[in-house]
Amino acid sequence: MALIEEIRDSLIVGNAPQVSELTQKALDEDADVLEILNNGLVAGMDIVAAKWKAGEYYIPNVLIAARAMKQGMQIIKPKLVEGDYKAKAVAVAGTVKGDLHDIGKNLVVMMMEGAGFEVIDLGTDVTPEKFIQTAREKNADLILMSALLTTTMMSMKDVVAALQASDIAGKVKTMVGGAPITEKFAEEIGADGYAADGSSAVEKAKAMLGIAA
Ligand code: B1M
Repeated sequence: MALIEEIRDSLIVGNAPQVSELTQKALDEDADVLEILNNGLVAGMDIVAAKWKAGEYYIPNVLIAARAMKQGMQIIKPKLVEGDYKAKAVAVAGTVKGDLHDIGKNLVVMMMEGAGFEVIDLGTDVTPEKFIQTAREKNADLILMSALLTTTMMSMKDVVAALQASDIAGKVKTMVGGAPITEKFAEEIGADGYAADGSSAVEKAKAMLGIAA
């Protein structure tokens, strides 16, 4: 079996040590880092998600798969972020209030860092106040919000509203993303941008801030 498929399958069963070992091996063998990410780690997590939806997996299965995913991501991170280290702009990132999903947000953060952005990652369950306060303190250009639950996505609207009512309104742009988020939703809540995945988040951020590709 090809190495990338072995990474995917080890992630599905939540074997974190094996995911780490195989991911390192793939890098050592000069496999393309985006192939490891998309066809190995993300593909594995997609299957975990499908199994959970189908009732074949329970939360502990998902948690151990998520842990394996994070370990794999840690190994590819230096490769993903290598290259252009010059900070093009400053972004504050987080998963919104009430939401603890961080795998997608972490991916977006890595891709942004890889593209030269300085990213202050506030983690999960981030309140609107914390987003605004940090953006002000760090003189940020962009706030990146992630949400995975239909029950938490409205918190993005609260962040946009808090920003608009603040002294840094007009200085900081907002971008939203996550599985339930759409372009239409982004427009409805007044966010400046939406992206479906990490690569498009980078492209969108550059376009929004007028940074040459
Ligand atoms: Co959760 N969960 N979960 N979960 N979980 C979902 C989201 C769900 C769709 C599963 C399902 O039922 N089919 C469902 C939400 C239903 C809904 O709201 N409509 C759900 C639920 C219900 C829950 C709980 C409520 C379950 C419970 O307790 N009863 C609970 C909520 C906890 C909370 O947050 N308060 C819960 C808990 C968990 C775990 C802790 C077990 C675990 C999270 C572990 C972790 O993140 N550290 C977990 C997981 C892993 C999932 C699924 C299976 C996978 C999510 C994931 O990591 N995907 C998920 C099912 C699914 O999504 N189909 C599910 C891989 C990741 C790479 O993709 O995060 O979509 P994603 O990120 C993508 C894009 O969306 C985008 O780029 C990323 C890369 O391509 N993106 C952005 C993300 N953020 C972006 C920001 C941007 C731009 C793009 O710009 C700023």
